[in-house]
Amino acid sequence: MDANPISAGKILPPIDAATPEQVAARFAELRAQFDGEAAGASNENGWKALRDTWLGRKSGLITQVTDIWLKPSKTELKRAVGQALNELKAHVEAALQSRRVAIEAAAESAASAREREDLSLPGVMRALGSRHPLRQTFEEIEKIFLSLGYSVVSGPEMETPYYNFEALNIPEHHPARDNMDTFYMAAPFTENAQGKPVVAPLLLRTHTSPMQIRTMEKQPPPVRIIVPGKVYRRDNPDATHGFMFHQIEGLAVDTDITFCDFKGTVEYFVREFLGPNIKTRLRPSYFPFTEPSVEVDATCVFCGGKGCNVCKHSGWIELFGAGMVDPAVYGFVNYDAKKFSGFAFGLGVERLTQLKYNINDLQLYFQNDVRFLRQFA
Ligand code: FA5
Repeated sequence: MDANPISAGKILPPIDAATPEQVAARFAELRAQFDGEAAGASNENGWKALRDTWLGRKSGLITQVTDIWLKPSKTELKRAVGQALNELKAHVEAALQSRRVAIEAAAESAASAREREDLSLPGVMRALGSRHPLRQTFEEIEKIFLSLGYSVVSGPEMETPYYNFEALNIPEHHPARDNMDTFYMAAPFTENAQGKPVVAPLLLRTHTSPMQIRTMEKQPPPVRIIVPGKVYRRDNPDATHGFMFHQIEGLAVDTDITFCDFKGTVEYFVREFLGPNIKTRLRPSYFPFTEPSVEVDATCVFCGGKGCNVCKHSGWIELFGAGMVDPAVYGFVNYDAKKFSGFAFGLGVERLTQLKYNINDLQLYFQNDVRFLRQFA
């Protein structure tokens, strides 16, 4: 019973009793009525209503028993009524008290049941990210060259014209600079090869090749490094170009490195990266810092060399530029060109990833569309 007990608002009729036994019977009825109502008081509101109905000071039933049954009762019944009233009152008070304790305990255990952790509920599922496809290509290529004894080095993205061009045998006004038009910085102060401060413009490097020079300046041969990193060119973004993209430079210099070592390394890398059935070919090309220079082509990964739209029906796809280090470059780093030889290559990471996964638009890498990125999870 939530609110009102049945006898709420009840006006007690005069006691209908002429003997102590009848008095006892009337009180027994009243007590039974209380017990019934008490059993239905199952929460705090119900308990309060029960208390007010029976113990309310002005019109509670116990007060009414005093006023309507006890006070006007005949002298010979007064004792019996008084005694029964005391017993009823004591019973009502005790029952109300124990009911209250029971209701509070039940409310408390209901609250703690509500607050208890439900270990059977499913946990919070956090969406797992994945490595970006370019990062995966970096790691894959690094792993291949680490297994060949190369180490991974990195260098500044802001370069001097000396490292980006001159020391790579690309003097000012050389036409090779046109292909690599880039972003120049306002900050004019930098260091020359001897570490002396000079005034020169800085530029965002156009390739990772400056690290060939910086590495050879610092250490004598043997050198076996790869240089992953960002490079910048003033190219308009399209399906195969970005104004920022990634390269991995490779450089190996030692006393006895031949064109055969170069060819073997390149073939091994291409097979490891694109698959064991891929064939390579070297096509004559030109870079001011390698001689001879080549473009490395691979049999088309899409048609297996038969000829398709992607390879323009030639069966071959251009992979990257490379060559034997031009002896003129050794002059800039004080290596003895008669004693040492080596090779270098420059991989375009976006293009290699496009080839490997048949991605038709280079811009997809940078648009952060999870539908694209999820495919590489
Ligand atoms: C170079 O940058 C030379 N430094 C590579 C090299 C290193 C040759 C060592 C010899 C020895 P190239 O300009 O071709 O070469 O660029 C190399 C690769 O970068 C290209 O094959 C291509 O995959 C990628 N690339 C060039 N321009 C862009 C561009 N705008 N967006 C995305 N990738 C590009």
